Amino acid sequence: MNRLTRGILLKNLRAITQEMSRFQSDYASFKKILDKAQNIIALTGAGVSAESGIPVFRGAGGWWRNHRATELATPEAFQRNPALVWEFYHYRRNIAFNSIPNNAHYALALYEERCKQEGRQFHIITQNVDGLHFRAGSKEVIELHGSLTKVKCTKCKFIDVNIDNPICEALKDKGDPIAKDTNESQIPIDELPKCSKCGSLVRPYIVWFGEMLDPETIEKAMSLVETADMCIVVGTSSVVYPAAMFAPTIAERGKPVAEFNINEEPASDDFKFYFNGKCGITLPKALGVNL
Ligand code: BJW
Ligand code: ZN
Repeated sequence: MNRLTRGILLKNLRAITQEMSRFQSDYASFKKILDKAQNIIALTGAGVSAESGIPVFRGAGGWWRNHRATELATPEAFQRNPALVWEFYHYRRNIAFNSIPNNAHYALALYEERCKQEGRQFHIITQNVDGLHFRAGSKEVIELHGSLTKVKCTKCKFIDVNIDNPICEALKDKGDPIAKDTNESQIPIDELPKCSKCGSLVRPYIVWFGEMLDPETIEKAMSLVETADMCIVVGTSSVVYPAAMFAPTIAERGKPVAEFNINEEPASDDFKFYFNGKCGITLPKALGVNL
């Protein structure tokens, strides 16, 4: 290779690396600020569990049969077709219960532990319902949108923990995401999961679109948002409210927000740090934990 060709190649390579790191922040600068923060919030979304094999909601992964996942996660869909929605949730429970936390979950759990030892506050506010933060060892976790491990009675409103898999005999081997019979479920309603108190139909304990979040949960989350002096945003498209306003609210108060996502660009120009890449890699590096 002559000098001219080598020069051109080097120039191109530099241009490519610069483009890749256009929004890549400096890890050391981030760590310096993080380690001084006293009230840290990590706001997480489906992307934090993507490397555990759990499908995200938006984009190519967000489909089940010919339905968008977000269209099945509605009270209207459940009212219209509870058996179909239960098949979808049986599929989701099955994946979540058989998945294991990844390095992003473990990094957050280890950093929480470090904060505890240093007398600093570290809380996770998650939009996820898969329970993987708890299984990684995190203690201070707020599950904004409910949990796949719980059910709620449609009649007496009793909330119960239920990790049976399948949750009822009729759902055994159901929920195939690419089944041909896409719009119907053959399961009769009286064979769907029932309330342990009153015997009525139960639903997944999940906050669907258009539903209010649990008032106590949202109050706790809001008070953490008000006092946070640092926010880490991991693997969320930041389009679903009220969670979507948490990080911008903190940034508006002039506090640093750091985002971790595989997207090319940050969700907001007001975020101080952006780390582009799979959070199972970027997050442990940024938090400086040994896995
Ligand atoms: C990686 C990665 C890797 C991938 N590493 N990154 C104000 C304005 C406008 C609308 C509203 C508003 N207030 C309320 C609304 C209505 C509605 C809403 O927000 N709609 C918007 C879509 C416009 N909100 C509600 O209805 C909420 N209720 C409420 O606010 O009540 C009061 C009220 C009601 C009505 C009107 C006004 C007020 C309830 C929201 C409930 C959300 N529920 C769901 C489904 C249930 C969960 C389930 O079944 O599992 O929760 S929707 C779905 O979206 C799910 C998620 O928790 C949520 C957020 O998604 P998330 O986590 O961000 O996932 P994705 O897939 O979108 O993104 C993944 C990201 O990861 C991507 O960015 C990837 O790039 C990234 N990624 N791999 C790092 N390895
Ligand atoms: Zn009941």
